[in-house]
Amino acid sequence: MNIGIVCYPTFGGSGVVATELGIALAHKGHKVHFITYSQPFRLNQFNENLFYHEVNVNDYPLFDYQPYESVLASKIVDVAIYERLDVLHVHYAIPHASVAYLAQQILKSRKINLPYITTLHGTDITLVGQDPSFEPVIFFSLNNSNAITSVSESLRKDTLKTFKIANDVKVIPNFIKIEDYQHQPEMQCHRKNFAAPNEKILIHVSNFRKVKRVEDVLRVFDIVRKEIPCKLILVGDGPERPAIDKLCRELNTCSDIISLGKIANPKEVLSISDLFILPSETESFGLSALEAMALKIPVISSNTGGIPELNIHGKTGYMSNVGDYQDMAKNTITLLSDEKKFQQFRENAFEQAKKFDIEAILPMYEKLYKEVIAAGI
Ligand code: GMT
Repeated sequence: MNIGIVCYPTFGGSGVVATELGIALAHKGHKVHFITYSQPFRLNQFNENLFYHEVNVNDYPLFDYQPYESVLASKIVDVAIYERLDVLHVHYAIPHASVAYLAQQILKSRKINLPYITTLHGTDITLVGQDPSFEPVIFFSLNNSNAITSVSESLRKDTLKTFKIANDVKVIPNFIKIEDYQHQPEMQCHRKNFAAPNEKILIHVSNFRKVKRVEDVLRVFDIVRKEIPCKLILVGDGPERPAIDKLCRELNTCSDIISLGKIANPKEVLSISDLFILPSETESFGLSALEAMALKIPVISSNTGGIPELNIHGKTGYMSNVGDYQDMAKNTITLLSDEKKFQQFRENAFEQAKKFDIEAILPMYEKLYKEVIAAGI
């Protein structure tokens, strides 16, 4: 198949999922065309089936806001015609679903059929999508998608509750390529640069937005370190970073916190860590937690959104109510104080991660592509 993929190319789970999906499809022989405003950060390999089409918005003095959507739609039309796309797959509804609809209609006027699939990732429904200023456009473009997928059952329910769309939403969970995690180079030698031999390493990876509740990570750490020698590694950056820096000064914990900033592929730093902390306010799936679990790292998380579909309470980690950092700290101490239990949780986390291997998920997307192509628009 000739498949077009539109996504956010910058740091973020939806871009990672879209890129890894495209790479896997290319390895299976499909021709995959990424249409994005910059090179997706994990699209860093040569493959004869992978193509990248950059969307360039020219500056013009009249534009206070760049007309990105128009340029993206034109680019999709161009790629669809000249690369003979069979299907377009857009990740994150805003603004990609409505742009896909526009491109589809332009192509239709030229007697070309291009079905589009919208994959919902989370805040496009649970946060941004609920803003009334987006609602009519999202509602319309979802209803006109030739198929909609969501990355968890929880997000499917949220979508159907928020938007009374006629379309069904098919759950296709996020995935990892488990093989990439098994052949991870031994990084334990780097561990000594971060922690003493008797210290545990807690880690949090996110884009530091409010929804991630990074302040709870610091509060958990503040309680745990009074009982168990440990360090905290923070990976990522975003609007909450100044507040986090301030809080660690107030709690007087900065000397034990290592803030690494953005890392394109955090596998290496994850591999030297002991426990992953994910206290999000809402989380449709929690791809970063899955990446940690693939490296046998148990997860201490909130019990919101799609997280319970991934993290099994009392088996692969523990879950607490959103904001209950004291319970999260208690669970962390319980796990880190019992080596036998900790080792068992590590194995359980890995077993659970294997269920989300790309080998199991890719055929679901391929089947859906075939179905929408066969159905036409
Ligand atoms: O909504 C966001 O935070 C952005 C989005 C992204 O592009 O990173 O994250 C969402 O999609 C990820 C990939 O499907 C999921 O793993 C995240 O759970 C989800 N984030 C939220 O729901 C907050």
